[in-house]
Amino acid sequence: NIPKEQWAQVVEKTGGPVHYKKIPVPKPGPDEVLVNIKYSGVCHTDLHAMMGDWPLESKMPLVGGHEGAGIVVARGELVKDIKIGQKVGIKWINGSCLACPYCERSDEPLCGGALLSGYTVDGSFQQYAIGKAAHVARIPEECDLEEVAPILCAGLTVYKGLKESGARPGDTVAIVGAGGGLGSLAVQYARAMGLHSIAIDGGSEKGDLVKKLGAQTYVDFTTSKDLVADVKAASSDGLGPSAALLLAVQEKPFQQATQYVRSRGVVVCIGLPAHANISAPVFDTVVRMIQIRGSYVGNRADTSEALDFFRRGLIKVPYKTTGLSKLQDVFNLMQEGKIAGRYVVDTSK
Ligand code: 8ID
Ligand code: ZN
Ligand code: ZN
Repeated sequence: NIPKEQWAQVVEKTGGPVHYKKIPVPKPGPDEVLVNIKYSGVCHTDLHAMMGDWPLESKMPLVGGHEGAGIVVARGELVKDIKIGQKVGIKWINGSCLACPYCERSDEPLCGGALLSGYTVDGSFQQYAIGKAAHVARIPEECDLEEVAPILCAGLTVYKGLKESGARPGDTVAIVGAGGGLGSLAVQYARAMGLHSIAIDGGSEKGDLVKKLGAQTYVDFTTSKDLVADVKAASSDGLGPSAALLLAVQEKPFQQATQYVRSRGVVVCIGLPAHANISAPVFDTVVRMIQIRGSYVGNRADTSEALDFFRRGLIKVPYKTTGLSKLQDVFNLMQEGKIAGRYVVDTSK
């Protein structure tokens, strides 16, 4: 009962828009599964992909989406450990070679042969998507597919970023872009990991949201007269946060973070604004022992761990649901920075 055709949102040229139309249902290869996607989160990465923001070629035409939660409906002959009917997730890393020096050490996102869902292979903005069996996220059966979808990229990425930050329980981290999709989950992972957080974003709606989700303080970048001073002052001893998680889609906050983290502070770059650079004064970086690092999604173990935080009820995704057919409207809101939390699309509508 797998149909021959399905509804999908297709990017036909760089710059968009997406086209809602019927396309063929793909067939899984020997090491792949076919997933009936029920819900997909909409990540800002999907908008970057459509707009061609990055120095990385994507396939075209392209079905975007990489927070796809669904049920396995078919599997290739080599797939033994996944059952038909099992809940799985299509995440950004769709597959990797599993043999290179990076894969050998479970650094699959660094694999030169990694397949990227909704970028180099079609993703979850369709009713039936393909994933390499080794890489699809194993979603615990008790999890609701609509609520769990944003964990597959946003949750995983911020959880990994917090680990990469080296922050220890009791430390304070700045979450920059805290009211967005990644940020609203970062505030909660931080709390669950025993960290204090200083949330930074713009406007009162996002401020209310992040305080409700557990941020100790909110700094509004649209009204703060001296953001660096305000963030430092928001840490309990006034020396600044131990780490900053940069999730914003603007260059400026990347420069500010190196100034407000405390000495030995770690600046973790996660957001991917187009054509952005990060620079810091060498003197200050040396004598204050500042670290600047990148963090890119997470590996399969990080995925399982991030899902387990959700399963235990520690993470409540603040989401709104709309039909897959309305994806362009979601992109328009996202471009204007008007989404507090995450949008999830229902592939049946
Ligand atoms: O693996 C990775 N590194 C990874 C994984 C997933 C997503 C990276 N990303 C990237 C996306 O491609 C995107 O560039 O992380 C970024 C954030 O994704 P998102 O959370 O899905 O975007 P959003 O929901 O639009 O949230 C962005 C927030 O940043 C705020 C906005 O108000 C919004 O709430 N923001 C901006 I734009 N400028 C800000 C500033 N100067 C700011 N917040 C604080 N200060
Ligand atoms: Zn994403
Ligand atoms: Zn590899």
